[in-house]
Amino acid sequence: MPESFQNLINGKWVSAASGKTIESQNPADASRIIGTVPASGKDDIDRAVEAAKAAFQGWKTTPAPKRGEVLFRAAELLLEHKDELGRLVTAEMGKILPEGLGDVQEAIDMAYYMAGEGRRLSGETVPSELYAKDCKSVRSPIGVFALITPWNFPTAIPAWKIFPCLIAGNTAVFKPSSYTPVAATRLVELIVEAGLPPGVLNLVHGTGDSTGEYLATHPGIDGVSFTGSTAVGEKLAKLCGGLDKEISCEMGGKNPIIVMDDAKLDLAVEGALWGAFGTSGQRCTAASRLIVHEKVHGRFLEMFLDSARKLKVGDGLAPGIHMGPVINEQQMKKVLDYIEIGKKEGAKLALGGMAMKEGAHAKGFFIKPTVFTDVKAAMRIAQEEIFGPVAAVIKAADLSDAINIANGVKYGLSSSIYTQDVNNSAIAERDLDAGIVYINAPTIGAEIQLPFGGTKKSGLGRKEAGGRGGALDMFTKWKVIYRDFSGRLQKAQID
Ligand code: UN1
Repeated sequence: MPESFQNLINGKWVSAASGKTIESQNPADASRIIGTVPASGKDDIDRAVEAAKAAFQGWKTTPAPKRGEVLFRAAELLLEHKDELGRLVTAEMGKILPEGLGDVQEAIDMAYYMAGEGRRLSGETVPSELYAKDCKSVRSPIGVFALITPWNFPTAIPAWKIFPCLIAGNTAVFKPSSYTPVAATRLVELIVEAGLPPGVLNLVHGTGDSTGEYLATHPGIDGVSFTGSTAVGEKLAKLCGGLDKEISCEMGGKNPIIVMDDAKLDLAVEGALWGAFGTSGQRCTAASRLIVHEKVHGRFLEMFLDSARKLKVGDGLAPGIHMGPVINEQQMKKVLDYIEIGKKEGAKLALGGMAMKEGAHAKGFFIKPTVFTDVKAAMRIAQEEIFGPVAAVIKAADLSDAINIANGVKYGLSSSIYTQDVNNSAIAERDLDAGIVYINAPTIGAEIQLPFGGTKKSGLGRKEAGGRGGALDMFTKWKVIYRDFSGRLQKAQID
């Protein structure tokens, strides 16, 4: 019998009112069930929202440094359990173990960072134009948040939302992906163990279309932070906009790596491999387009294909594996469909292009690292997010052509250029229309102390993660306070 996990509502672990459950499977071997979780219904969500509402006043008035202490203890507990959690992430999501551990490390980093915010959360004090009057702006919490997260970062993305949400004094109902619910449950268990009062963080499991949408549009919810597909994000934004809820969405990407004729080619090849095939291409920051200067196109391709051919695909918990499976059957089908589309469009399949179904791969969702060459910028495989191990190589005539191709998609999350020329680098920094630009590094690997998010269809609303313009703006509203201690009526702009 697989272990069964529960929802957390008002500090108590409970099953769904209906008693229904969902199974979470190991994508490297679908016969291995990681655990079952409740398939929550409306009643469960109503109760979780109610608990979060009831806990808001107490948490909001808890001094922020005290809230920070809870987060700090959560960081310590996560660090203590990093190995166990990292293994769980790999078993449930499929990414190789070093990446599973990296996922947890990102959650730990965010916990420490936001714990420190408990002693900052700073606003502004400025002089008044009047006598004996002071003026300041302060950040105040928004209320109850719905936090809805995807499966590709089972602990990191929840942490990006939970820690800034809580440090700011909000309470939350967290709904993780139904594909990676057990890792999310362990994360919540540890955060609660750190000393969070009941109701401040509630966990409800369920699928996106029923549970997620009902939660996001619930009248008791004041704000929604969502990471997932552009289609779902835009739908939620429309629904929530009409209901006057704060909403921020992190969505898709079609991220380019530009390789210039002056690039260090071995560095570019290594970066492109990691960007395209790390996490089996299942990152919204994945490098799915390689835009290569025509002068080095032949040489780059030879080196890239040579290295990609050597990648070992298998169970992410086994040593020596470079790439794990994709998350499930449905995702595998979607990726294989795109490979067919690429062939039909006339791109040349230079590597991979098929599922692996023999021997150790028989029970999982493995796809060979796939490379298309002779890709035209307008082809669907160069425009649409595939979210799998598929790289499209596009030839560019010069830097301006490369930048035009890079910007010629509806997304704008991450981007990268490999060049040794300071001018090329400066032009790319200025002209790439994306939330993130990397120089001589691939499109993946954003650090938590800077804002994370994209332009165009990649992001909507506030950005995630740290720093100015980051998640604290998503989870707080500004309040301006004027205090007149002159003892008489003073009129601004008039006296
Ligand atoms: C995502 O792909 O959904 O920058 C998030 C990165 C990671 C986060 C990716 N730190 O690739």
